Amino acid sequence: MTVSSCSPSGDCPLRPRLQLLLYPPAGSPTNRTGLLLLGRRMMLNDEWTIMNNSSSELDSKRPNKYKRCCTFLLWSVIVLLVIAAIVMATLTVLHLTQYPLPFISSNRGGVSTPAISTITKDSGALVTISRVTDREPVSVFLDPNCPDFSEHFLRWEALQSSLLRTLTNHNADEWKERGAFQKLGDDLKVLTGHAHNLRLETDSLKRGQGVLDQRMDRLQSEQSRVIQVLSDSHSAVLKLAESFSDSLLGLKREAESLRRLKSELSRDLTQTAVQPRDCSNIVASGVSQDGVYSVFPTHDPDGFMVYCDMSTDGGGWTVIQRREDGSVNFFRGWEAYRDGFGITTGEHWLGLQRIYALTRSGGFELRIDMADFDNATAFALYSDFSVGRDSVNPEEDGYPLTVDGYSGTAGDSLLKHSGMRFTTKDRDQDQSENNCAAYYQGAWWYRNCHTSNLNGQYLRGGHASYADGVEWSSWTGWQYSLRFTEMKIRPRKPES
Ligand SMILES: [Ca+2]
Repeated sequence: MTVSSCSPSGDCPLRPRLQLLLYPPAGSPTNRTGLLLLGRRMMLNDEWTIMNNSSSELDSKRPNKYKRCCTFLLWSVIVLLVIAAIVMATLTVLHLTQYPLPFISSNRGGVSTPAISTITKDSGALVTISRVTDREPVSVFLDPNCPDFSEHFLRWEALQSSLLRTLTNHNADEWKERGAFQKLGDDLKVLTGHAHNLRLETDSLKRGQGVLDQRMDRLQSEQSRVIQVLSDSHSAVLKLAESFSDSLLGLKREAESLRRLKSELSRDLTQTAVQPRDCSNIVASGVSQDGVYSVFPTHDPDGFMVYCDMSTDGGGWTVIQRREDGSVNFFRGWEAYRDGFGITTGEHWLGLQRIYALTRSGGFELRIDMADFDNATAFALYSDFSVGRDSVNPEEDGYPLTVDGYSGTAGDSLLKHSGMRFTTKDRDQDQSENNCAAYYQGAWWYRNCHTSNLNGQYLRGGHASYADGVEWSSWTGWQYSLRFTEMKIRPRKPES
């Protein structure tokens, strides 16, 4: 545009104006039709003058056109900004409400996949469900030791329903890990089955507990009844216990007595085998000391004490009578001579019953040792001696004497008494009209009185009275009372 070639008055040559037309601005139509139209319009309307004259007016209208355009653009931008702000606010609200946004991936670990685990050791819960997003586990405690799972079941079912609802509402397309979703469903089914089984078991346990409660009630009532019975019979039980204790003590004493008796019987049985029947058995066992011993004759197993002469003629003599000092009264009755009297170590009479017990089986010999007051001694030995040998009841029969086979130094003063019954002052069994025992102050196997009277009065040697002292007539006559006499027996030794 070259208007500067015009004069200041406004008169511009035609050629420059044509140049203007010949050189249109860029972007204007360049075809021939356009040029012809423009040339004709300028020629017809003489627009050139108008155009020259109104060049200043055209310049003044251009700024308004730009201003409208800019205003339009400004409003457009403002509208866009408002729309953008609304969209951002909406997204922010949705994001804050944790609504999953399809174009916003989670910046906290991707998709929030719930994690379900069973029987976690840390919490002790049977089932634990935790959300990875907030890492806050929701534990369902099912204590296996507690039979009441009702509350846990309710919680479990509520949690299960909530979880299933959440999963249903959740858009499955947004679960990137379909496998985890499927596994979670399977686990839920398994856990649901376990929970169902546990509930059945719990119900069964509750029923069992009910039965147990009933039985416990019955047991308690029974216990109460037993306690009542025990309380009522407490005193009776105490008495019974005391009685039982006494009986037990009595039984213990009886048992002890029986044990002692058994021991004694056993000892007696043992001793019987080795018990001496008389002094010959004792000397045969090796004992050679004179003295008092226990003998147990076959016909008197209870035994009794005797004096044993272990020194005279081989020993083994069982003494049945001794006179030595007159210290013992020999003028006694029947019972005394039947049972014996005196002192075993001194003057004594063994007793007709014991002599019978010793000799009733026969085979005994009798030795009578004598001494006078001048220290002279003599003896008479009879190879056969017994008392009541053939008697069914020896006492009633009077303990008749059997004696035979004299030998010795004192002469025989006894054989005439063989077969005679024993006579005491209170039991006359002699052949005299009188009581020979009473008459001669003694007790003997008197016939029509005697040739020996060894149980007579201890008159100490010669005496004036007749035949009433300790007489052995064949040695010292009828008026000398011996200082010492000793009658002794032992089994006759078998003749070799
Ligand atoms: Ca008579």
